[in-house]
Amino acid sequence: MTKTRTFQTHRVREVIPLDGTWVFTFPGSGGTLSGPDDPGARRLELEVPGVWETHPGRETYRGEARAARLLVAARESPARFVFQGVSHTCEVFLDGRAIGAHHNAYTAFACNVPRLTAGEHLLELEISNAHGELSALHLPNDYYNYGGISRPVEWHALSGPCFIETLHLAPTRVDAGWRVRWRMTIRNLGEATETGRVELALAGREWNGEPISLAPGATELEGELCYEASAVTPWSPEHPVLYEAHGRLSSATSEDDLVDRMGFRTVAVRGSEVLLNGEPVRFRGINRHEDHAAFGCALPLAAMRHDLELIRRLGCNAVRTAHYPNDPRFLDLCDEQGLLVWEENHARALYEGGDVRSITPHPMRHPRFAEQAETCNQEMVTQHFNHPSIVLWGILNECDSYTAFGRSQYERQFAQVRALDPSRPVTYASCHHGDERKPKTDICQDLPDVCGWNFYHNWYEQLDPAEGLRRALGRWEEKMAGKPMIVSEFGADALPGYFDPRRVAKWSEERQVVALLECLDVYLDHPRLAGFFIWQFCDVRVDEAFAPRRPRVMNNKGLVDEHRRPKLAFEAVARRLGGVG
Ligand code: ADA
Repeated sequence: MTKTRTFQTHRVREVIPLDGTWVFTFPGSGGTLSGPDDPGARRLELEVPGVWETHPGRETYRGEARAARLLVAARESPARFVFQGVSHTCEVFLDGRAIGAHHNAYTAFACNVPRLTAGEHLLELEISNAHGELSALHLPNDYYNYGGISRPVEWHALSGPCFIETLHLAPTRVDAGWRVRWRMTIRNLGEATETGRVELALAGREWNGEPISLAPGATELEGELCYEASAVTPWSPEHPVLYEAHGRLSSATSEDDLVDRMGFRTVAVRGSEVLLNGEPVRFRGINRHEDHAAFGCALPLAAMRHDLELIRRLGCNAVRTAHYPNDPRFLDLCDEQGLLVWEENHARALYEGGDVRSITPHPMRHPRFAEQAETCNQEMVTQHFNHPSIVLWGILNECDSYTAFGRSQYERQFAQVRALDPSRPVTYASCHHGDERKPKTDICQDLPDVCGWNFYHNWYEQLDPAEGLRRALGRWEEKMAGKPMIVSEFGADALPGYFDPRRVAKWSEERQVVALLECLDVYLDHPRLAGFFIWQFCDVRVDEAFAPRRPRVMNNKGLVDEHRRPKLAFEAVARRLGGVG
C-alpha cells in the first residue's frame, strides 16, 4: 500500500514501502564521512521519514551521513526506488554500486535498476545537508535546512522492464463541456523493443490504444478525452470533486499501472482578477513552511492534516508553499479539502552575514543556481501537474528582480514553467519596492501573470498599511499594467507567551494581533487586490546566521507556535476572516 500519497497509486504494480528504521552512520568528528573504518563513527537507528535534528545529540549537525537498510527480493525483477525527498543532496548505492544522485530536499526522484536478483540487497544513501558549494538552494536562511530522508521511500518491484513513468492530465473547458489532454511516458528498462498496449480510464471514459512499439528508453503517448458538461462535476473550493485516472500497460513481459487524481477546473487571469472556473476568486491565504518542533521538515500525515484543519479554522482558503514544493500528501489533502495553492519553487533570496535586513542579498550568484533552480522547476511542475488545488506556480521569492542579470533568470524560468504547463498563471513575490527603505527597484513586473508583493509596512517600517499600499500602487500600478495583484506576505513577530497588554510592545502577542488586523482591514476587501497570504502559519526554526533579528533562533511570525499552540493572533484572525477559531 502506498504511503507517498493519500490514495492508492497502483493496483497492479507491487509497491513496498521502505519507511521505518534505517541505520545512519555519522563521522566521528567533523562533517565529512571517511571510509568504513572510521574508528569514531557513530551509528544510530533513525526513523524514515525523519530528520536527524530531532535525535538527541544531532540537533545542530550539518554535514554528511550514510543511511542504510537491507531489503529482500522474493523474486528477480526490475526495480525502481522512489524517494519523495532527501535533505538535501545524496548519492544512492545498491550493493555498493552507484544507482543515482539527487539534489534538493523538496522534490522526488527515482533510481531504476533493470535487474534486481532474488535475495538480500543493501540500499545505501550518502546524504549531506552541508552549506556551501554543494547547493545554491539550501543556504543559511530564514528557515532551516534539515538533514535526512525527510519524505517517504518506496521500492517498486516491477513485473517487467516496461512501466508507466508519468501521466499528465490537463483539463480545458470547450463549448460543449470539457476536454482532457493527457500525456503518458512509458519507460522500457530493457535492451529489446517490445510491443505494448496502453489503456486509460478517467471519469467514465476509456481510451484503448492500438499496440505500440516500446523501444528501450522513453516512449511518449498523448491523446484527448472529451466530456459533456453534465458528465462531470467541476472541482472548486466548495465542491472539491476529484476523479481517478487509471493508466494500464501490458506487454509480453510487463503488466503495470498508475493511478492519479485530477479535478475538472480552469484557472485564468482576466484584467486584475484571477478566475477559477470563470469566476473571480479572492485569496485569503496563509504562507506555510514545512516545519514542526517534533518532526523538523518531515511532518507525518497526521500533522499535515492537523495543520490544514487549523488553516481552515482560520477561515483561509489558500496556502502558499513558501518557499519550496511541498510533500505531495499535503497537496493531496488540499485537493481533497478544496484549498487553493500557490506552489513555489525552491529559491528564496539568500543573505550573508548576521543582520538579515541590512545585508545585501546576492541571490542567483552561486555557480549552480540556474541549473539547480531550473531542475527544481522541472521536477515541481511535472511531479505536481495533476493537483487541481495548485492554481499558481511561483518562482524566485525576493530574488534579484532589480538587476539585468536577475531579470534574465526570471525570464528564463518563467519561459520554462510556461512551456511545462501553459494552463496555470505564474507569479513571484517581490520585496524590491524602490522606496526609502528598500531602494532596489524591481524591473520584472511585466513578466508574471500575477504580481506578488511582500509588505511589512507596520512591522519592519512604521507605516500605516493603507498608506503603504497606496504608495506601492502609486509607484507600481503602471508597471503591473492592470494585472492581478496579491499581497504575498505581511505579518509581525510575536514571542509565544510574551504578553504586554499595556504597552503592546513589538514582539508581544498583543502587538502581533494589532499589526495583522491593521493589515487585514486594508487588504481583505481592497478592490485592487486579488487577495493576500499572511506570513505565516507557524513559527519556524531558522539558521543561526539569522539569530540577531530572530529571538529563539526562530521566525516568530506564526499564528501558532512550532508546536501548533495558538497565539492570540490565531483567534483574532479567525474572527476577522470568518473562521471558527
Ligand atoms: C521575507 C521572506 C520570508 C521571511 C519574511 C520575514 O519577505 O520572503 O521568507 O523571511 O521576509 O519574516 O521577514
